[in-house]
Amino acid sequence: MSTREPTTFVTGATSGFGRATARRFARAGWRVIATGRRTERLDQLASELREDGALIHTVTLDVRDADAVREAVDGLPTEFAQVTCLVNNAGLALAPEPAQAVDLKDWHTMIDTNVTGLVNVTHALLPTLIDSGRGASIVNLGSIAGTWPYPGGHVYGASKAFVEQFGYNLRCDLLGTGVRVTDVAPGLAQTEFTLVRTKGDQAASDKLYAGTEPLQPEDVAEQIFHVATLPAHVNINRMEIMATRQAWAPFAIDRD
Ligand code: NDP
Ligand code: 8X3
Repeated sequence: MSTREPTTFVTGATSGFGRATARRFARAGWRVIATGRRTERLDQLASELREDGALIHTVTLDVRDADAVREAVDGLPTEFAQVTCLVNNAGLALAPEPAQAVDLKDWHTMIDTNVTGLVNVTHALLPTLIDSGRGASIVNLGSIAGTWPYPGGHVYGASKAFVEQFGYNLRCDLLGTGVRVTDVAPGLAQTEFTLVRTKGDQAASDKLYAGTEPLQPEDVAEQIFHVATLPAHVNINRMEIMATRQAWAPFAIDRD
């Protein structure tokens, strides 16, 4: 890796885990490339971090658009071009209703974002990450939903299972390059996630997080930073993180 400050590329940095992750890396003196679709939020984040002396570059980017992803990567200013850590965080759940009631468009949106978007960004940045070599890392945001099924999880959970397996398979191909890959798989976490999932139902979102102690964006960002800054010879393959006040439920049984 170069002697310059390391650089992280964060997708979905306008909210939740991504924004907290951008702040965490910036606080540690990393160069941060913050991306997402909402330009105003990126601008706010950039001025906040620059006030603290951080080196930040923002790109308004929809990860579903492979050409735009390629242009964003090719257009990085020289001082941000040597990416050492990719945080593949952009993602969403939609349609909490049962599979049989879902609008097909919502399934497509989840696949386009969580699967296609994630591979678009990974593909565009792999050469740079390999060039960065030993100590470089890819941190993918999976979910407990990628392992543990639940009603209404359908395509969301399946997309996160893809994220997990893609990461393991990447590790096989990247063996010898020094590039690490980690699936960070959180459970219940209080972000805009549920607001998006319910298409703007603030009451439903508030209800889900009420009376308990969900993970906060900073909790997850701290673990993302942790796995990316471990000694170069250490690769955490998967890190599942739950709130202490969340656990599994019994299997459901259909009875007469
Ligand atoms: P938020 O809704 O708070 O943040 C999601 C981020 O993804 C936003 O910055 C949004 O930015 C971005 N995003 C969504 N679609 C696109 C797109 N097409 N192109 C670019 N960026 C996009 O949710 P979280 O922070 O909770 O979610 C972050 C990740 O963590 C997701 O992958 C989610 O699946 C995962 N996760 C969340 C958990 C939770 O309970 N909160 C638990 C486990 C995993 P913008 O709209 O500006 O584009
Ligand atoms: C988000 C966590 O439990 O809503 O990935 O699927 S959960």
